[in-house]
Amino acid sequence: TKTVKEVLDEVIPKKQLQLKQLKTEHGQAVLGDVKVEHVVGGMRGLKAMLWEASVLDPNEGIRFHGLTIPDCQNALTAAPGGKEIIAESMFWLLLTGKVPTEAETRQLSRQLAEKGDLPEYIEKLIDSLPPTLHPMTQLGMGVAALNHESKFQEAYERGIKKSEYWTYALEDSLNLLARLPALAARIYRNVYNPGKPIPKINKDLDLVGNYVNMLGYGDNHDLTEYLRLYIAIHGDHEGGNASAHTSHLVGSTLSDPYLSYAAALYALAGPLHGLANQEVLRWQMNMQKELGDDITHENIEDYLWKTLKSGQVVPGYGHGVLRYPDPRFMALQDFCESRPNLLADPIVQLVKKTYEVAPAVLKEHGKTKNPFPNVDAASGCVLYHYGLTEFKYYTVIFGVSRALGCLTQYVWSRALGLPIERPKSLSMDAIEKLIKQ
Ligand code: FCX
Repeated sequence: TKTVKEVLDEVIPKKQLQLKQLKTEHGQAVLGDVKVEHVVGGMRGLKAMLWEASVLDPNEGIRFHGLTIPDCQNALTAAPGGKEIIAESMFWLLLTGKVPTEAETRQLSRQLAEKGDLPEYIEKLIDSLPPTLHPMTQLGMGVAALNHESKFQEAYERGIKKSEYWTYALEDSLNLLARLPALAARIYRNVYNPGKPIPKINKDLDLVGNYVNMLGYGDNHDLTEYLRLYIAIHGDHEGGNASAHTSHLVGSTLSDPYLSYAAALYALAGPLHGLANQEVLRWQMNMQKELGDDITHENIEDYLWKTLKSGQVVPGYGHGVLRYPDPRFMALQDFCESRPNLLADPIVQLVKKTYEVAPAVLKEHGKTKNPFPNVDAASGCVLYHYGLTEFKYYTVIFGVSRALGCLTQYVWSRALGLPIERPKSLSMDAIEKLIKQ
């Protein structure tokens, strides 16, 4: 059984060669035009970033090294007694481009579990924060402070060759990933269950199994399975989304993996990005309160119009790239479809019914380019059903997950020796001058 580092040792030289050839043989090839609408429109659609682990097709959705979510569900190892993809097997796939064997997955689970305890100073830092501080702010602070342990930063200060960067980047990434569950669980405990003891990490359990245990829901097998799926499929969504792009930019300065990922978390904390899953549930619950028992398609339609006419966005709908229902939304819906208890839950029903109405309303409204649900439309209601009702915490779970993709690219960016990012900006006057030329 190989370690993830040994597999990377084999695949990195091939990718380095591929990049060298792209640069020397095709460096001047054109991938598209840069238009004024790109510069003033959030660079939407501009092909301007290298990101290895996944590519997002507007209609098909995400593929991880070519594999769709159902492909991953078939190919990747589940936990003993479970069916859903686990974070370790997804991380292995993202990092190496290879499907890990069961033995490789289990070995990575163990490696992470052994590194999973928080240093005492992090526990003290998190315990000192006011419980009213948003859980995402706390998560970012904890991740940033973990850089006290950064092997990458230490090695850089010592003076190492560029070709060695990735090995330290990998070490930091594994350490950070391993510690995220304990950090995120401590925040949950402090904010919502002060004083409750947190169980110790079980070395024989997978990352998410341990996370759910530390959150206090370890006896709920269905919630554990849901979170395994949730964390695996939220892991990476190519590079241009705000959290991934942020970590990529910050990492390009050779800031270490901890600081790069802390920055990503603060992008994820915006309501147009990861915080949308918190917003969806708030919005759906307000809808439920207003409609009472009268949850018909017509009433949902009226409520949607009310939201739109008040100038707000419908949370959980629309996307910068996708133009079809998000396969991550579909995977979470499928999880519900196979469980009658879940399907019978009023809030799960409401999300389903909203999906039956919202695309037509958003089409008629005519603004969004994508009237279909994204992953956030479905993710919170299932957590709510299982008793994880504190929706201000939901983006933290997303934050545990997105590390899979951001850290993968961090390792690859260092392995490929990518340069510091520095696009050219223009003022409006400068744009006008260029147009006139
Ligand atoms: N409800 C109402 N209006 C919407 C809308 C929605 N769900 N989605 C887009 N629009 C509006 C935009 O606000 C924009 O209006 P403007 O011209 O007045 O500025 C117009 O439609 C065109 O936007 P569009 O090009 O389709 O979408 P963008 O790429 O600019 O934005 C997001 C994409 C995701 C930010 C947008 O669809 C949105 O705000 N959705 C709701 C929030 C959400 O669910 N975010 C999570 C997304 C994702 F899955 C994630 O990152 O986690």
